[in-house]
Amino acid sequence: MAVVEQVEREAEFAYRGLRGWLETVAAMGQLRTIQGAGADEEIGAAADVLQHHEGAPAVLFEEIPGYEPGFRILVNALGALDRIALTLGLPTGRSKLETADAWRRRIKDLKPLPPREVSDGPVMENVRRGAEVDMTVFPAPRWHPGDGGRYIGTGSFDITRDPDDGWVNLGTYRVMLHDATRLGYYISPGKHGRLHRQKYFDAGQPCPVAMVFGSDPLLFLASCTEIPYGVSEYEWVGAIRGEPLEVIPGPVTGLPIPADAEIAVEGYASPTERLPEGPFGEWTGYYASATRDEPVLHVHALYHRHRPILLGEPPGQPPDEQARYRAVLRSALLRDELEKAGIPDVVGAWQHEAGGSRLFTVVAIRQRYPGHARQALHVAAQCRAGAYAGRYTIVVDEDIDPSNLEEVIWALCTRSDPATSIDIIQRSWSTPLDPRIPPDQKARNDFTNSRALIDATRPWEWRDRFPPVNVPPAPQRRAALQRWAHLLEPPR
Ligand SMILES: Cc1cc2nc3c(=O)[nH]c(=O)nc-3n(C[C@H](O)[C@H](O)[C@H](O)COP(=O)(O)O)c2cc1C
Ligand SMILES: [Mn+2]
Repeated sequence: MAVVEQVEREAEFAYRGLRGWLETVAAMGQLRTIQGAGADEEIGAAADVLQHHEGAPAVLFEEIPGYEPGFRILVNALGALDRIALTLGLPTGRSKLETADAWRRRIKDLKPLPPREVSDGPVMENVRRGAEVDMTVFPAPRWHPGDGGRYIGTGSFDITRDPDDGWVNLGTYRVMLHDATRLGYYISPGKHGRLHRQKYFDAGQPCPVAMVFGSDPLLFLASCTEIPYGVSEYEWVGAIRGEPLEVIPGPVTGLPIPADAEIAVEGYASPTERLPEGPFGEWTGYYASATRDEPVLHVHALYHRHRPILLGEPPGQPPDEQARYRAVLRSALLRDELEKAGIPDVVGAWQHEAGGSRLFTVVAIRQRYPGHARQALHVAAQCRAGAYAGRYTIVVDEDIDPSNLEEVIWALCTRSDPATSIDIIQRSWSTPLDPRIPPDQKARNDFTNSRALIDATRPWEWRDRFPPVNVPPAPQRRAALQRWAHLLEPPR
């Protein structure tokens, strides 16, 4: 398998903020602009088509009927590997495994860089407070036909502060429009924003929240990735960019808001108020959590740029757009966490797109001692980047490309023994969104699931006597490919 050996240069960012990102993507020829599509059905259906065609362009919808012509929605921003690499400040034109590996080296040993407070910025171009707040001016689409409402928050993030130690977290959690000033938001148990919120609610206090709908796509990617507990996504992105992000302390809550955000709100969620939220078509490919009573954010202030751009990241049946970018980011994190847990000789890891980049995890190791494979399996299934909503974790030998589904299945079919190669873990961290948790179990608020951990490596004890693989050695294969490439081209 291909491993990039050379040390990556410092990340280089070809853009600044969402507006700069759009200019760069337009210059790459990967941005289309469409006028006149409707938010009720058309934009959601278009997003579904685009995100199920890998490499399709990013599309900016404007002049949406019923809304101010300049109020826009961007979809499929990250639906191509080159745009993912651009966003991460990495070289384009690489394979997805190489991109993930470059990212892994980039995020290793980051020194958090706190944001810089500024008093003004583009997000404050339009300010509405109190009775002037109206969230229905934004063209929030009905993304999937069965959605229980319009979701303004998909490519968004919530900003919260830990009341005990001041840690500021950014997390992407879906947001539904209830009406002009109320937003319903769903956070799965165990997520950082939920842990923060629970501390306020347990003390009988309202939880201050700022939400951002449309921002620097790198900040969005950080917000929807399993960055460690206690680390602020602001500081993490600052470290990656090598310069502090500019934030404005929110006049209502004091929470830091990105100065160049497209749309931001501030307000409070009451510890007692709940309104029905959902159903929403989720990343598993199902409307899995039905309609539930969820907390409500009362918007006290709304800020937006001129001609604001809502970032739309609707989940779909995997492999979809989010499965692709999350595979790159989460696979990098997984490998990093395996190394930090002291597992030697991990040569690759992949969170497969077909499993929504969560349900099907593969780790490749160069086996060094008896028990090494099981150790890698159990850690991969339970570390932060692998634990939530997992199902199958597989370990393979180093000759298998963990990102190549066919190679993985071949290893599974030929090197594992179902009677002895599978460990089951019970009661693991899953989610109300898990379609395979039985309804009566969900009704008991039990959102745990089981995991199959499959050892698909050659058994350590007799690995030297395992039948040899019948393909030519890699250099010979590469040479043959060069020599015979003309046979693979379509006839002229
Ligand atoms: C498009 C998109 C939508 C998401 N929606 C939700 C959601 O509604 N609720 C949730 O708990 N997690 C959601 N996630 C996953 C979280 O963003 C992710 O677990 C992230 O790590 C959460 O931040 P935290 O680690 O700071 O809690 C979503 C992710 C993406 C990419
Ligand atoms: Mn976090």
